[in-house]
Amino acid sequence: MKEVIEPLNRDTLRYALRINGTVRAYFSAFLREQGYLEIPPVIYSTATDPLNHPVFDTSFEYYGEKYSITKSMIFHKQIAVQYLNKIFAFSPNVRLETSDRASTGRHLSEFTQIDIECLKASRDDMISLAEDMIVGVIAEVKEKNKTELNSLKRTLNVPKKPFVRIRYEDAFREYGKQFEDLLSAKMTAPFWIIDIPIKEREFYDREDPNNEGFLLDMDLIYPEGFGEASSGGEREFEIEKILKRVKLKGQSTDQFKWFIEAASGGLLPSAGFGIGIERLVRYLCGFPRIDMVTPFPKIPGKLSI
Ligand code: ASN
Repeated sequence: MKEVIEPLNRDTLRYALRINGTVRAYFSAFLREQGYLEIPPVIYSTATDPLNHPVFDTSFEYYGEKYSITKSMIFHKQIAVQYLNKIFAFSPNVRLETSDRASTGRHLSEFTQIDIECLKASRDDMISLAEDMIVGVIAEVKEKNKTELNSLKRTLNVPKKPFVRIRYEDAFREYGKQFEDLLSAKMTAPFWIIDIPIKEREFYDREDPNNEGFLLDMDLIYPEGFGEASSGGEREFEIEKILKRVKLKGQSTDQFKWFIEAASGGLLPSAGFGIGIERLVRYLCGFPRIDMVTPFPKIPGKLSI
């Protein structure tokens, strides 16, 4: 815990931040053009993403209510989209990861994702939108950040739609538990992992009505070993199913009280996803580690300022 972050390389950081600027401007303009409305981020709330892996607790009490710092805006997105139709947010997330995640090169305990949700959309719609965003942003950075990419000696290829889709079970069968890392290292273009088994994900991902035990969700993985880019999918929206899934996870409904109350009033279906901004910038820059993209990185287990 005494080990402090390494001195920053100011040149590479400056390039990364310029690329970060291009990414944010491009996504904002692109989504607005598609009719998406930007909503402000939620920093703390009474219900946040339970996540499917353990992180340290960030909850606190305020006037007798328990709050938690946002791990993702998933529930807020699902509620706001009911009346705003198509939304996005640059959403800061705090996930106090365990120190073993420091060595992955792609985990920060504080990061921002661009979080998107669309009413009555299907997984296919969201896959198509995410592909447009990835294809578009790579082309934009190639065009706008030639100097930075040259200085970083980074060659980027603009991928073509549609990206390859691999079913979770097939990937697991062929490559075993480490399939994501192995496939990411082997592939030369971004690809999808779809149809993730129910026990691997949170209760809000919708179970496929035609494929029991599997979810209508999707993970986007970068090539060249850069790993996960995005996760998302269709949402569970019927209250009976939400309650069943919370129970299946062994979680208490109390933890998600306001969301469950809102869902009890009836929700329309929606789908969405989030793209981690720092991971994307790291990929675009071709950096070995994610902490190289931000001046104040929160590396799991290390002292941060
Ligand atoms: N943003 C993700 C989604 O839309 C959720 C997450 O970050 N855990 O599904």
